[in-house]
Amino acid sequence: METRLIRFEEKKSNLGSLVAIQDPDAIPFAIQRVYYIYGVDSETYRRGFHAHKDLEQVLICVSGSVKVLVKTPNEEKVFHLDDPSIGLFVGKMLWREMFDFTKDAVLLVLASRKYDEKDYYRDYEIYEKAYMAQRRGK
Ligand code: T46
Repeated sequence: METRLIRFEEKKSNLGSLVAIQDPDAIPFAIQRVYYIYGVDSETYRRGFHAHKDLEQVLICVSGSVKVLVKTPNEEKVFHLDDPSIGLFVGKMLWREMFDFTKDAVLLVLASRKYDEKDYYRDYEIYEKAYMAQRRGK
């Protein structure tokens, strides 16, 4: 699966820590959009339930913690994001679900494209068929 953790350099001092993302190699795409998710007020809610045709993203939990399930019809992985100096790269055509948000969780997302609802697969069966067709085409 095209997913991996990226560690950002932290500038630490007795005043606290700072992470700057400016090195073009730090993120494997040009950033077109930034958004963040917060105030998920119960650890029982799950968000996501979709895959993207072309969008690539890096998810950074800058406060609190959240779990992210990334899956294809063939495999799945769960990442526990609880460190603002770690980003989770999620490539194209991967189903994702975010869950177990802590009350203070803020999930910052860097995205390779502008928002486009047509880029989403929000139905798992349709996604699964498209994924398998793409695999057969390779
Ligand atoms: C993803 C995960 C990690 C916009 O108007 N602009 C935007 O840039 C985004 C991301 C969303 N929206 C609207 C669309 C919906 O009406 O905001 C509403 C909530 O979006 P959604 O239900 O897609 O949120 P999540 O948390 O399920 O998914 C989001 C991203 O959509 C998705 O790309 O990978 O975060």
